[in-house]
Amino acid sequence: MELNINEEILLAYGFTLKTVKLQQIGSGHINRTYLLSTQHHKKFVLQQINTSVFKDPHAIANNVKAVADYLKIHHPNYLFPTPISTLTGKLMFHFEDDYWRLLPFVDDTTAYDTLSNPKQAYEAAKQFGKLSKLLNKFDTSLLKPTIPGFHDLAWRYEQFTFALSKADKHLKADAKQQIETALHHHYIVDYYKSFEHSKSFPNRVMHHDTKISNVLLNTVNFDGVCVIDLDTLMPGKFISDLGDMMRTYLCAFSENETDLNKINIRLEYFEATIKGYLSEMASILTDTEKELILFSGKYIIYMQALRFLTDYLNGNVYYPIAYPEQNLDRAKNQFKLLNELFENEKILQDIIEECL
Ligand code: GN1
Ligand code: MG
Repeated sequence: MELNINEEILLAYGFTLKTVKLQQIGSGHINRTYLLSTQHHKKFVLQQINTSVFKDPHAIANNVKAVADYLKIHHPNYLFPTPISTLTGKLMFHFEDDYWRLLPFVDDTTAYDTLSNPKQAYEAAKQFGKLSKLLNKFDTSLLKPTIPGFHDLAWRYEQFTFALSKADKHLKADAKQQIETALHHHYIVDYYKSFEHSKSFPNRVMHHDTKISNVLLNTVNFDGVCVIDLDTLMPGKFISDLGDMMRTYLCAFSENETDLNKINIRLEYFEATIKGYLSEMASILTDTEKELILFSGKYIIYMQALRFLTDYLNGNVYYPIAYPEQNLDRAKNQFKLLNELFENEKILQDIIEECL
């Protein structure tokens, strides 16, 4: 496949098209990621930042640097892979309209796209919990939101109703049932607003994209090694990270699965996720936060369903699609997953109580 990477980008880091091999990797919706291998078998990750999503790439670079500097002083043994500087000492390379960065490749690790073993859930959740825990005393006001309002549920709901007011009537007709479901669950937004600003629901440094492919696990024994993809490392609430783990670890099939019969939750993965997260975070979560553990899943899954539905109504301007109704199908998938949480509420809450 023709990768079409301009040599200037490689030259910025001291490579040439002749001296490296490039291969596209990763499954994210947003950035483009390449594995770069040198003649001497050294590996790096080269990434193009999507600037229509991340309008201020410097905010990402500055956040990551501020956190890296703090960790270097307070937790020097913690592995936190950060961008490698260009030959002129920059954290990103600005080329034409794009920003690029080069990251170290961590040997003997794999970023998985799906979970096949509850240990992976435990280890991943532990890694994300550990990051927030090590940064518990870090001043979150030093970090800039890289996407303003990213996980603000009330704002996401407003975006949904705005899209609804503007949407083409055929799209609205096709999405009728999902629109009704979205409106029906509005109480999740009201509930979120009721404690959003409470003192016992503090801002913390959150990753905000805790799917399994954003954590490196040891290839042989699945031990957690470190988290990656730090674009949305910014102040937030713990429900963002734990909720996105529930959204992406509990079901054996992804948001792209269209057979809704397959959208079920795996209780052993739920338990492993909660245990892994609490193995780090139990000592710092407030009582209010502990009461919101199950809510975190509802909050994120509902928000993701709204985001897919909004994008469908907007004519698919944000998430790449493989066919026209894909965002609507993704919304259906996420509403089914949300329903699974409600149906299993009692047993899930019991598992949480046992883990606390
Ligand atoms: C996007 O493509 P990826 O995995 O980095 C999105 C997340 C969504 C996810 C859904 C910046 O993440 O918030 O949860 O898609 N990231 C951004 O698959 O919008
Ligand atoms: Mg991402």
